[in-house]
Amino acid sequence: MFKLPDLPYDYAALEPVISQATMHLHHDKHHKRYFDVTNQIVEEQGLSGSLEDLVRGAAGKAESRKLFNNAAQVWNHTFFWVCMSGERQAPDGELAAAIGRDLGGLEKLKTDFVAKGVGHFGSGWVWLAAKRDGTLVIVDSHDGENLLSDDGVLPLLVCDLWEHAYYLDHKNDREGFLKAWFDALPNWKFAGEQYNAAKSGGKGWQHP
Ligand code: MN3
Repeated sequence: MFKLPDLPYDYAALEPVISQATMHLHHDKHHKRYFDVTNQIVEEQGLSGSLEDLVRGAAGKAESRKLFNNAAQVWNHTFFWVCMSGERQAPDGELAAAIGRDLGGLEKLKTDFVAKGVGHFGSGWVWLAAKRDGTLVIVDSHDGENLLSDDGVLPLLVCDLWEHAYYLDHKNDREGFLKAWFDALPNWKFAGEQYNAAKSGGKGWQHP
């Protein structure tokens, strides 16, 4: 059984970009619901293994769609919480160098990351990820889909594009949300650790 982890910071830590009201709804209701449904299916079907194994095992199988959607959303949200910090940061070290080399610098990364998120139709996620050779890419995914089934790439950061992530605070202004998010909230220290894992063939962050 998987247990909803506490946020790694206070519910108000991400204000004003994300209010504590949004964080309570998002973590205590949406995220918890994904845990509840996942655990119910795990129990009914007698499944075992890590959350990563469950998500990979269910990916692409029509009969496992409900398990995939919920288990992937459990993983995506716990990862999303870790990808943010109430302390404004900047990338450094090898990650900063790679951002300059592959993505044209931090401002260009922001422009392209925001554009990818704004251009995404409907619900989903926008990711900064690293290929195993260290090349950085910006990708989007639909609904609960994530990068777990692709061994060639490791996520460094993600932002939630579902309306529940920003509607209370930014209404329909997804672009405004993404710009404010990118300026204030990325946990670049964590992204740098993920980047080092990607380059060294490591697994990176695993769900607790
Ligand atoms: Mn969400």
